[in-house]
Amino acid sequence: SSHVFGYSEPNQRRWARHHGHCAGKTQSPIAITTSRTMAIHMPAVDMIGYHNLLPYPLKMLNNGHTVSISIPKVNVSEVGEDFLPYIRGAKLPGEFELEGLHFHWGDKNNRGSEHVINDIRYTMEMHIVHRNKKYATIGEALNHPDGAAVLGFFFNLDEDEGPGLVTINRHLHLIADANQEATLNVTFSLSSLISGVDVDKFYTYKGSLTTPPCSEAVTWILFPDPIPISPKQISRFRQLSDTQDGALVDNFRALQPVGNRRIFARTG
Ligand code: SG4
Ligand code: ZN
Repeated sequence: SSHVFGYSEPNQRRWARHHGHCAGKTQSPIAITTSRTMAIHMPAVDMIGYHNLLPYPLKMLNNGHTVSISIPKVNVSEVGEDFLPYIRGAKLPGEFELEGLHFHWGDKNNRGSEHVINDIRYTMEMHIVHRNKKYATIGEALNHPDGAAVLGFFFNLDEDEGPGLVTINRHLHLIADANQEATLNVTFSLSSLISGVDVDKFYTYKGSLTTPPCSEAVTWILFPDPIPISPKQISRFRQLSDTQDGALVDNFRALQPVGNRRIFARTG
């Protein structure tokens, strides 16, 4: 069934048995090499409401595959239309509202990210998932090629830790075991998580969810300018447990064929 997938090589090869889309022709993640991308003029990504504090209370879940932060449903008539972060611009077909965010990381510093940029696999990759506003639910959105947009950010091991991950890091011990959920007693802004990143430079391409059901519904936007993460911060992610009581590490999918897809680059 849909929730029993794993990241071991044999397990990944079995994903398509129960989730046919996982064997599709426009899957993610992929390796991106700058010389094989097409540099074009396109608008920057407009990140509206990224400076706002996320709706309260935030829930943080260890679902056995990742640490997932979900955004509570808010009443737009109470908080105002531009309260919930959303994105537009780049080559996005419309406006995409924040759904949640999660991470992919490794057991060793030289792996963890799902996308590989110019042969570099980063220590961690963060995905900020958005749903096309024309669809009412993420479930419905994932049935359409223009259903979702995911912003991908990369983390690089550094002695100086960035300010952004501190709140998330401080709560990870509360969700040490699979299926544990914590309600955060504080909130934060998306801007704080990505502060310092040069968001004018990115790659964008059409792909899929990187986990079952591998829906080919995602416009990916990847920012290669990495965010610093300290050894202490990454070690807290590596201390989490998966559903088999093993270490929750190396939760990244194998690279998928690019095929005849175009990868566009905005060079700033
Ligand atoms: C993780 O399993 C998240 O927990 C899922 O989030 C997410 O699915 C899935 O990864 C795939 O997302 O950006 N890596 S990815 O392609 O966001 C979705 C939830 O299930 C739909 C909330
Ligand atoms: Zn992801």
